[in-house]
Amino acid sequence: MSRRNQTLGEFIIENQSSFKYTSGELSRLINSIRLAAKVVNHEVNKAGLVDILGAAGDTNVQGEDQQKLDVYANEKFIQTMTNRNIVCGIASEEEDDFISINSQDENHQNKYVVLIDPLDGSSNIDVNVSVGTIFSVYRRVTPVGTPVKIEDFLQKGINQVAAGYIIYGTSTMLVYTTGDGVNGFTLNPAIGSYYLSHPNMKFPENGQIYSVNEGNYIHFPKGIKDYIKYCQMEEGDRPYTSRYIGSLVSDFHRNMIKGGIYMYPKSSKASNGKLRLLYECNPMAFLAEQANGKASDGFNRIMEIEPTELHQRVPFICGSKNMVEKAEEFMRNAE
Ligand code: AHM
Ligand code: MG
Repeated sequence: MSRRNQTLGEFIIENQSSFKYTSGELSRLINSIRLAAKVVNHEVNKAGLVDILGAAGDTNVQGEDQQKLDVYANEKFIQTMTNRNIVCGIASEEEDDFISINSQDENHQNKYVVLIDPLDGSSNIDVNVSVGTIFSVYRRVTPVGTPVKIEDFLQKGINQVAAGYIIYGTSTMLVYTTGDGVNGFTLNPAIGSYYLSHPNMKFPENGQIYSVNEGNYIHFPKGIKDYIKYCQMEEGDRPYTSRYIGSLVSDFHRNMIKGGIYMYPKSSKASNGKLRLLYECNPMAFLAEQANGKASDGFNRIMEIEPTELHQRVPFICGSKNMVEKAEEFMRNAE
């Protein structure tokens, strides 16, 4: 039973028995993410005060400039989960390859792997716009006590046992699911505890907000162009409002509360769009579905896509169910 004013720690303990697997390992894992998120939050909040902004000089595996806070967040999440000996493997958007954690040790019984985008929307950091952390948890498919393998990470989204995000916004929130609905916790910075502020979050079935980088309009497929025109048409509850932060976690979070659709379609410049299936789309799709929403690549359910590589990209349409279905209809009709 969830209740307001409950701390995240209390909520985890109380709900542990409703997890599909009840070893307590998953609870410890969510706990370690909560801890790392507090540390990252502290650093993100003082970003404007200290000379921590700017590119770190490295380029990540997708060829994008890495900013110092990305590096910091990446290290913190990996460190926390490694030190606490909680998972057997981690894959991060900021790392070329997956990391194996003591998994070759036969005494090492940890069953979970984590995939993480440590600081999503990082181009927004230096302009004081909300950023987020996205995580996704799977049970390994290879035997415990043996080194983790790529197949432990290349699993379909439907196999996720937990997923969530932390939004570093006007307040900091941790929103997650273990397959039994979505709950949101707000950090009280004075005390350092997260409190259940948004129990059982749900996307409204219909919404009136569409979020897409319209600067790319000319490069979008016809179905998406037609759907955007539909959003702008004066008819019924339309035209819809356009809101695009350029920070997936923030756009998703707003749309889940108010009702809306987020789109990062493929384009003539990027045949699979920009977002990564494993670090961004699957966890957001799991959250969306758990909150009565929907996530699609335009034709297929995101969580049923078979991953072939760690940093795979995929077109992404996600949000209020009826809106996503409408966009899919336009995609089909434009075929
Ligand atoms: P990132 O992982 O490099 O930060 O990129 C992901 C972000 C999303 O948060 C956001 O929705 C999108 O990229 C914005 O991209 P664009 O500037 O092309 O619209
Ligand atoms: Mg990202």
